Amino acid sequence: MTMKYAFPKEFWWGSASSAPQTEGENLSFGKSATTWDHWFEQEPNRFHGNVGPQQTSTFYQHWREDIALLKQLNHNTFRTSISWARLIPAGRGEVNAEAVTFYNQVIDEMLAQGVQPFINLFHFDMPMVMQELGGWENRDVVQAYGEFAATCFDLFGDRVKHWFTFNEPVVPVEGGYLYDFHYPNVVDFKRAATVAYHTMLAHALAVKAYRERQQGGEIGIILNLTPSYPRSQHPADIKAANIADLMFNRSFLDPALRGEYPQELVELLREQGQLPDCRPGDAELLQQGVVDLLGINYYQPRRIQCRDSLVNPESPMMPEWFFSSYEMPGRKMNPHRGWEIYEKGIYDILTNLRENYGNPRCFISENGMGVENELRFDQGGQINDEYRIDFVREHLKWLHRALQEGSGCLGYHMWTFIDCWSWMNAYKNRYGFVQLDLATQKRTVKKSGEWFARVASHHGFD
Ligand code: BGP
Repeated sequence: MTMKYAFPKEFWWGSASSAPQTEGENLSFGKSATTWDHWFEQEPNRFHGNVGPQQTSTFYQHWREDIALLKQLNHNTFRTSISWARLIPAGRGEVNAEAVTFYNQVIDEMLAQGVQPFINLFHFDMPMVMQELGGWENRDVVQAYGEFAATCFDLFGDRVKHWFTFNEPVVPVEGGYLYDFHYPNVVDFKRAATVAYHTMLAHALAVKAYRERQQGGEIGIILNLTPSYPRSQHPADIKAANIADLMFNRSFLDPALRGEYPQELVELLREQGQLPDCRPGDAELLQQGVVDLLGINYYQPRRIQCRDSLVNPESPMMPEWFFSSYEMPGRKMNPHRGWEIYEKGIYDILTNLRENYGNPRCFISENGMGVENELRFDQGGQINDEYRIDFVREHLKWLHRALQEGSGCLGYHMWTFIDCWSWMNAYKNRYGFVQLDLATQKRTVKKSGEWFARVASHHGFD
């Protein structure tokens, strides 16, 4: 009997996590501090419940049991990241042997359990020694990242066949240089543009290093794509939504898939005097950064209207000089995270990629729902998270429709596997298929985890 929502047999079913959010043991086993450790030391009050990056979910100790759980939940793929600060504590140069042993064990165990490792190289976790040199504002750090990436390929590329250079590279730009939710808490558009630009140069360096090695795998990038929907068809709203799309989506999507920036974005930044320093050779390098595979993180749409007030000429330039966000009446919300839930967005993203970007190899690399105080839903020792099952099912229905229309989407990964530490929100909202008891570190599969395991083994659902 065929299922109503049948997916290809080779479809990737899995979930995603990251080193800084799960490993724990932040300042031990040779690991140096990241910007998160430093910021937490300076301003612990900025983190929910004063819980910092050192209290993450002990994957460093429990990797073997955690990988057994991956298998139990019928994952055929799983993404995590390699911590630059753990592998190369000084940022450049000497490799930490304990880190090599750790990552080798993780990769080998995943493969032994039939779970393909998807490995990302940067998940918001700049080593503090590199930030002290200026982080992504400094081209030496771009070079250092290229060396780190090459080291990872040399050490692990014989077994890892799916690599990613960055997770959501726009987020450190927004958080660190515009909106004050990542270190170094700068508010400066031109510096933000420089960080964005240098990140893509670093990405291209890593792609180039990977291709030079001919290891028979593929390399991509993971972007959080937020479709921009105008409030109305009024030309002013459409223009505003287009600028938001250029700044938040196409600023990374176009270089990743076309090897160049959209001319409209370049013109806008030039008019505003915000263009970063572009040097000879950059354009050629960027062209080499066109990816084999695109990861798409999708959580929420971006609804936009034109501004209806003048900009204070003394305020620092912000993307919002050119548009305002629009709260659509009747929108469905996840109140815990404050994000709109709009399942069709996943279909719109995949359709846009198919129609305008040559239908690249891609997959949904994150989608998920953070919920506060999930213990409310405990039934006989298990979290009965029906809301999460609904969330995933409704998104998968739209993904299925996109596949029927010819999308090149190859898989679906959930954020996340085991409840993990979420930056400034720490453990406020839980996202996992598996509940984490913070006091005991005990892992208990939620209802959604069981549901997902069935979907993965049946290649779909009714
Ligand atoms: C993505 C990140 C993840 C994860 C997730 C949930 O942006 O790639 O690292 O944290 O969002 O968001 P948050 O933790 O902010 O609730």
